Amino acid sequence: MDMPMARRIEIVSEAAHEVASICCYCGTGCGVRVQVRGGAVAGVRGDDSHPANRGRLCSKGLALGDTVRRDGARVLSAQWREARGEPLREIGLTPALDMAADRLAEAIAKHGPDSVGFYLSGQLLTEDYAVFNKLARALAGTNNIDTNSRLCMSSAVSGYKRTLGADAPPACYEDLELADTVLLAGSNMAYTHPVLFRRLEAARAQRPDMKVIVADPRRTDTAAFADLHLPIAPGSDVALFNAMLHVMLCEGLADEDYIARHTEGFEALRARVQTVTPEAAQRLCGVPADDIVQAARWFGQAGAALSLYTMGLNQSVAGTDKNAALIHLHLATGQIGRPGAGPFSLTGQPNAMGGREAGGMATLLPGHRDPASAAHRAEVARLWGVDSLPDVPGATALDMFDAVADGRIKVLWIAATNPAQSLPDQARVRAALARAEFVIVQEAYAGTETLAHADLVLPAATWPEKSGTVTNSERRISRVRAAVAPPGDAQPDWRLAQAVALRLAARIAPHKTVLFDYRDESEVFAEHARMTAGRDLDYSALDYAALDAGGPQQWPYRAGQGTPRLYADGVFPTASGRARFCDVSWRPTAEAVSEDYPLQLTTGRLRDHWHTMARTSLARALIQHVEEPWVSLHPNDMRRLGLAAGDLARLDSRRGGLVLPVQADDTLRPGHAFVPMHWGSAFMAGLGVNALTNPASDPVSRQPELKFTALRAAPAGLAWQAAAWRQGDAVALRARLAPWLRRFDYAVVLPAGAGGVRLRLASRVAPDAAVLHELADALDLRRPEVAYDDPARGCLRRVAAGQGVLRAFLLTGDLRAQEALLAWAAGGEAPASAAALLMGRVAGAARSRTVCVCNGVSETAILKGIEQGCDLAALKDTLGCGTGCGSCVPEIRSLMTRAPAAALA
Ligand SMILES: Nc1nc2c(c(=O)[nH]1)N[C@H]1C(S)=C(S)[C@@H](COP(=O)(O)OP(=O)(O)OC[C@H]3O[C@@H](n4cnc5c(=O)[nH]c(N)nc54)[C@H](O)[C@@H]3O)O[C@H]1N2
Ligand SMILES: Nc1nc2c(c(=O)[nH]1)N[C@H]1C(S)=C(S)[C@@H](COP(=O)(O)OP(=O)(O)OC[C@H]3O[C@@H](n4cnc5c(=O)[nH]c(N)nc54)[C@H](O)[C@@H]3O)O[C@H]1N2
Ligand code: SF4
Ligand SMILES: [Mo]
Repeated sequence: MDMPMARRIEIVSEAAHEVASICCYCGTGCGVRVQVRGGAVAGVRGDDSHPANRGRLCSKGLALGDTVRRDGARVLSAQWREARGEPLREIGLTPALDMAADRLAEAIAKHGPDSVGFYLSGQLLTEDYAVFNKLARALAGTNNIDTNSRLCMSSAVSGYKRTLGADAPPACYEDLELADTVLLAGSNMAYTHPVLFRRLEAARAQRPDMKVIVADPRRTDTAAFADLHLPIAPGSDVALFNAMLHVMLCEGLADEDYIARHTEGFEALRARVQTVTPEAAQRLCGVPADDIVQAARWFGQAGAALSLYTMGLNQSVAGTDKNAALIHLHLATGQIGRPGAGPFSLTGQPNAMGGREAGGMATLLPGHRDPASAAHRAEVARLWGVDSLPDVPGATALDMFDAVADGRIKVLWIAATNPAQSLPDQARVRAALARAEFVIVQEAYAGTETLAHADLVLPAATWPEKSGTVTNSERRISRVRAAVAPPGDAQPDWRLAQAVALRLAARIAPHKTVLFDYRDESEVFAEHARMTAGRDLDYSALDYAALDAGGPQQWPYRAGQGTPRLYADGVFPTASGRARFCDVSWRPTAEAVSEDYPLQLTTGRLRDHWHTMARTSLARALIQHVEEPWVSLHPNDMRRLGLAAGDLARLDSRRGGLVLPVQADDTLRPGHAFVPMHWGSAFMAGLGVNALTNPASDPVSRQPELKFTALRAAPAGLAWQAAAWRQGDAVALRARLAPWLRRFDYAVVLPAGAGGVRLRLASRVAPDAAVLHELADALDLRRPEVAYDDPARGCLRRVAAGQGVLRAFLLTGDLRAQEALLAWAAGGEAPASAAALLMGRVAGAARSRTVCVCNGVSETAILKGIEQGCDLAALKDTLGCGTGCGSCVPEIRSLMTRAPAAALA
């Protein structure tokens, strides 16, 4: 029995192995090797053999191992709420699955099939979509199945279909290395597709003549890398692209031969853009006419021109037109179907592409088919082995929530998305969730905004517990492999869908039970792949065995071979075989600024956070870059509004309001504002950034205009403030302290970069002494080692520490000691006298933001290095920053060109 230690370790390491899988974040689709030891994930590294990343990972991919949890951070069992307002209670998985089937069957029997809706996610695997899709359309009998890709890729889908005839990005990643001109439109690739950005950086270092153009209203780190930044007015891209076409036509840069042989509809557009001179476009999009001419020349004269585009184009009421207008530039110059060339829409989520292929959206059917086409419906019905498919159009994301709000949809099943944070106009979304008769939330992590509205929770397995396939931006299908077993009762999403489908079939259509007779996910994939036969994306010859043997493959996949680029022959999947020009012209944003709402707000992503942060908030390394939410404003606007950096501002749009601290940001144009999309009501008071945003959507793609909101900002006037920190498990502490979010005008409860949680609270007047003491109790600061209280003035200052280690602190009223205490919490030196610090007698050391999370290098250190004349190479040498994953290199480059911090606000 007595086993020597060394021997035991040997056994453990003998059991260690690596599983090849795919990163679960962005659509780059990087290959990862998951190191497994003793049944647990021991680490994650980049997969050298995967063509997307060749071993590289960004900061998020590298930290994946730290997000794997098997404890209370996860939804470990099914849960049920007996009545609204009651807490969720644990129940067995079997009764939960029965309950889901009962409620669906009941709604369908009483109110018809369209009284149920499925709101899914671009983060599901292809197999998950396939089973849900069959469940919705072939069994429940409704087309009410849509995904968060409606907020993401929908305009890219309609843009491709309208111009090229099929929803297929024609280029591939290798084109990053082969392009002469790269136009990035509405993409902050340095943050959002970092490994592809690394490839672009490396390509330009190899070929210094390469030109990079970035169209973005903000001077992002991506824009700072560009040879030409076009600071475009939000929403006005069509004017820019049409003017570029105008210049190309005037200067003979168009390929008239290509236009004549491979396209149709050009004459209407030619006439249209005749009047869109660079000067005319300048008035609409604010980009200097000369720069428009320069961009057109670099694009038109390039041996190969590649464009990369994402949400700055898609999330707009003109999203489809913006996509089409950009694709036009490629068609007019023949810059498509050749190495280094093409309009390349980068996908956001890891498997938004797979969802499009599997038809997991209201407006799509499997194999890029169209539910509006009777022939396509009949084909799919035949392939699935059912008589027919429903012909009533399904509700797209926002319409689905409207249908819930007005009682048409009674039962809503949400999986792998967090709409109570990510959909625009949250007041409307919350009203819908409140009105729903039954909300099923299939979720992997605990504490999300949407779980607060669930009647039934189904426990989902997640990465790295799931097995299946995903398709990345370059149409490449990769195997996702389970490395460890799911914790508790958690099950893969398709399994949960299958289990409910079998039960529902037993209740409403027993003969359809066979539709869900899958033994494992490879059978689901095989059935799905067969449905692509004869379609543009055809990968009917692909199965798991082929993927295991040959590695990831790009569709279409025929005769044992993938396809790196589409349309090399100039033949397009349209009726005539020709690509189509559309007569598009500039249209304004859905709402305009006014005297009451004078600021232009845009929203988007940060480098190290993923969406609503369920996963990224668990990794210490990822919360260090940006710890708390903020709104950034131009320093001029701050001065005008009487706001200083760090002040709390009240933001209002025509739909809702929010309080946030202000940050000075001269990468914005005056009159503009930016709020990151990540923090919602699980982390802060109020409904998060989407309390503000506009649900108005593109008429074709139905994608909402998340990139433009008319906004008002003013000092929040919250005179009383508090700050606190406590060590411990951030998830458990957040759950415990969450009620405090609802008691103040401003409040955040956040995982802290130092570990533990941080609180910041503010209100108009100081709370009662009783409330302050309750707060101190909640933080275990009832009898701290150091206290300096003046409760009559709403002032408590307390520190719990021993042996030089800080356990917790609370500061109210006077927050000056905060930074020094947080620095101590993060492992910095203890102050000589904590009491003196609390009394404000000594100043504490200021903290500095971590820019390089791989090597823990702060912004201050980097700025100091720059001041001393270091270039990028010298900074890397002396400080080590930027030598890990490289995700921080664009920011270092920006810091090198930025105005000194003192000049801001
Ligand atoms: N770190 C990180 N990476 C991610 C994600 C994440 O959450 N975190 N999410 C993934 C997902 S799902 C997606 S969809 C992608 C999104 O990737 P991106 O689209 O690159 O990211 P965003 O920050 O949403 O928006 C990009 C830029 O659009 C600009 N913009 C706003 N309005 C306009 C406009 O009218 N015209 C133009 N030309 N530009 C405009 C904004 O200033 C912003 O810099 O990122 C993926 N990668
Ligand atoms: N203001 C503003 N809003 C935006 C955007 C913006 O730019 N600005 N961008 C929009 C875009 S492009 C997108 S893609 C959306 C993203 O918005 P969401 O999809 O709502 O964001 P996520 O945080 O990724 O939500 C995924 C949820 O699935 C859970 N989960 C993780 N893995 C699994 C799994 O395997 N199974 C199940 N069942 N659950 C799992 C996670 O815990 C999380 O709660 O946000 C949109 N909203
Ligand atoms: S770029 Fe980063 S987040 Fe995206 S797939 Fe690769 S490692 Fe994951
Ligand atoms: Mo997205």
